[in-house]
Amino acid sequence: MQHQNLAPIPELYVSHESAQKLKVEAADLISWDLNPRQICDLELLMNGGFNPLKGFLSEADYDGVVDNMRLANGALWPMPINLDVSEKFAEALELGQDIALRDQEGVILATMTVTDRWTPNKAREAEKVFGADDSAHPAVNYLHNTAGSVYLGGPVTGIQQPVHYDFRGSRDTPNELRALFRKLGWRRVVAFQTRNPLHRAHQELTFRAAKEAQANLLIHPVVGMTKPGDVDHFTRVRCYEAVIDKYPGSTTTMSLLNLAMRMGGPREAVWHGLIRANHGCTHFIVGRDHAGPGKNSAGDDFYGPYDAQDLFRKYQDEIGVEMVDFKHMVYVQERAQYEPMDEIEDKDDVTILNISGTELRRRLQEGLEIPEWFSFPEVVSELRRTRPPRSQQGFTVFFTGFSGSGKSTIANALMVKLMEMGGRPVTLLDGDIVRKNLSSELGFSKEHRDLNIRRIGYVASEITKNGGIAICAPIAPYATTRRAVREDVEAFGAFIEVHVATTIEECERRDRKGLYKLAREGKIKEFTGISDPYDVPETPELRVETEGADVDNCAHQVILKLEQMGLIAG
Ligand code: PPS
Repeated sequence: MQHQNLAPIPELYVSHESAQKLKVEAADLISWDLNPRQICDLELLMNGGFNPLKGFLSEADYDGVVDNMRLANGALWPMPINLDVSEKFAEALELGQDIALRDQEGVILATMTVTDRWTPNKAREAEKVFGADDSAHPAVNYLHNTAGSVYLGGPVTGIQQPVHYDFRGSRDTPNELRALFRKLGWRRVVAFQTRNPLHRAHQELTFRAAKEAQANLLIHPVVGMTKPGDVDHFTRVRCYEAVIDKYPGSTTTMSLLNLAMRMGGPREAVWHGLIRANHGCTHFIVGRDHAGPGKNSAGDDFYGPYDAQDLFRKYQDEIGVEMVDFKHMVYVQERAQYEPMDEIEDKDDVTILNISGTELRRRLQEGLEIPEWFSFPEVVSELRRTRPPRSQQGFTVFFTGFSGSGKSTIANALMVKLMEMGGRPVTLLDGDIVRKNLSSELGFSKEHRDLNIRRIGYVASEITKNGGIAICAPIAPYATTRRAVREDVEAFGAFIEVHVATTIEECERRDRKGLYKLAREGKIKEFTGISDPYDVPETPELRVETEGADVDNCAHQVILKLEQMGLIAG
């Protein structure tokens, strides 16, 4: 395979005039509000990125894709692209009916004729497509916990592209890229897929790959959905823009791909290849553990490190792009350059340097030096802006314990101590304050308590995201709700659970508000510790015993914990 045929590929959009008309007509149709992943899928269906698909998979296509990576007509396609919906929505439809597909603001992007409706066997899909029915895999977790229970299939008619307000100049449809390559005379193009910031080793390996393939280079980062916990795409794109300038003039370009990754390893690599073929590329770099999802629930890798390369190689003729294997590049100090690890002959006589992803995160977190040989100063400064050291990041201290355990008093003391130190804004979300300002309509049923705590968690996560300190002090009696709040907050910063472990007997003896007496008399129902349960935290970051310790000392214990975690400078 030498050159790509750069003729336009089919899109699913109707003409501008028809789109205007269809949009008006579609307003009367039953409509489905697409979630973020479905919007990504729809965009690539409509613009030809998922060519030859003409819509969301029919049941026969789905079965073929799941079983043997082939559509019903035999064409290679490794990833199920389904419109998953709720049972309620699916039941209200008749087969053959058209529905409108709307974005999250209600804009109609497309219509779809529903030809198929079925309830998938998700466990089978997980096993066959992702290799295991294990929710440690992000796509399997999505399948079981986010995706609707019914799949709809049928052809899509595109009305308009999803709107993007960010980096508009760097987003290209497959046909726009094909036109660009035609204009530039680029007949051989090697694509580099990435969801991480690029450092010097990546720049070196991509440039070598291009030289090896005698091709130009397309840096083609995913900006749709990547692996939870990845560096956000805004930061990454600013980093890529800095790196693009480091390539020799007119060899390399960058374009952003609004793909929702599944982290499906080998199958995902084949899928990525097909998408790049649609975007006019002739070569594709496949790395070690390409699109790897991390460890499974037993702590092992989901896929072998070279499974993706093996599967890609097997199908590369059908994919229509040639694989360039990724070289593991390391820095050779004596020669002050990057070299492929397996080509270094004098390994024992030279100093080989490398910084792993984990080590990089540690250095960023602790504000340590990141050497020039490893990355570009512009990239490091972008990363430092979004990932400041822990002592400058936001965090949440979450007190939990019985009514009258001393949560509010210790939380107040902690707030004052943190304000004395200065540096970050501090907000106290005390149980009573929250019930007055955020949750005044709620009572104390399990449902209402959960809602109350989730609201606290939402506000705390926003404060944490914006670099502040949130101190929460509700009873928060249920472990599952506390875990959910932890997850919300940990997406942005540290979560420190502090169990104020005053016994129920002591709280009742103190009875500062006289509520225990009323609870014993049955005048207050569902009272925590008396007539409602409290799940004792099993592994809080800190447990404080208040009996025999004064408030100042309890608050100081929290400060020491924060220092130990690197959240406040000692
Ligand atoms: S929860 O369970 O986390 O939603 O509770 P929280 O928002 O912290 O509110 C607890 C305060 O409400 C008063 N109160 C009760 N507590 C527990 N159970 C019942 N049934 C109840 N009814 C009223 C009580 O004063 C709690 O205040 P604190 O500050 O914890 O003493």
